[in-house]
Amino acid sequence: RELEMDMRVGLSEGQFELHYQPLIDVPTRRTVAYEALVRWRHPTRGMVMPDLFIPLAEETGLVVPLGDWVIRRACEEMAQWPEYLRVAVNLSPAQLRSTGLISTVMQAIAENGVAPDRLELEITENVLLKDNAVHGALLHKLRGLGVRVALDDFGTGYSSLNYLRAFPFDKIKIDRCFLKGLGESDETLPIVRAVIALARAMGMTTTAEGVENEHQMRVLLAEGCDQAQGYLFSRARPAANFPELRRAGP
Ligand code: G
Ligand code: G
Ligand code: MN
Ligand code: NA
Repeated sequence: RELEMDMRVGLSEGQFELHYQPLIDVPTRRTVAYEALVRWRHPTRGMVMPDLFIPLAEETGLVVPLGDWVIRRACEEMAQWPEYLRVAVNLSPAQLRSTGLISTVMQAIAENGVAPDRLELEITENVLLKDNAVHGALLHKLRGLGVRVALDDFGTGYSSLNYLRAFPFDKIKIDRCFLKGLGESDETLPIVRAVIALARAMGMTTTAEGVENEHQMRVLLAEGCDQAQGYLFSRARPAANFPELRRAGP
């Protein structure tokens, strides 16, 4: 396929870049982390968004080298940031099946001299149900490196609460579909409340995705959600657009 060839060229020619969306501490409204979201600056197509190329990359296996690049690049950029800031990176199913993931993560941390707990790996819920044994062990290994692991898009998949026992997550990211109408109608409030309580009881933190207004923030604060992410604060932008991410001093 033409796009596949294009992607190989793009990877070797450095056409991919990371944009970042801030994660906000709900009580203080301070930024505590940034989620890295990959973009493809294509020479003729312009800026290509990941929903257009990640599925193909997943099919062809190209998502493994691309995803490895994302991990390395995110750590490289984070090494320039103030130390209290973390970076979150999305892992694809193929990356989780690949044998090199552990060493890629180890190298990215070591070569950039960043504290392992500043790297947060996001794994979307649907991936887990397919291959239980492998991923349980893998997640334990990753956490053994000291990195953090988050369960992404929680509530959208064929959720089984059962896997929360087998998989040691640090964080649950509440999918943005549960944020719609929060603070205006009461339909989603019981779900958000229950997820926050569940996470807390199991020693996990929570991040609400897709936060777009102050109604939602008021509810999240009242319910004890730890972090918020969404257009209310910022969409994803290049690191250079965030003043706190510019290198301070020499
Ligand atoms: O913000 P955005 O439109 O970029 O996100 C679209 C989708 O692409 C999201 O579901 C996000 O998880 C996914 N995505 C963004 N960056 C990456 C990446 O580096 N790796 C993988 N596997 N998925 C990503
Ligand atoms: O990794 P994840 O699947 O969460 O990727 C984030 C996706 O959510 C991206 O496509 C991004 O553009 C989108 N997004 C981020 N913040 C908001 C928001 O506040 N509202 C909506 N509707 N989409 C958002
Ligand atoms: Mn994510
Ligand atoms: Na998500």
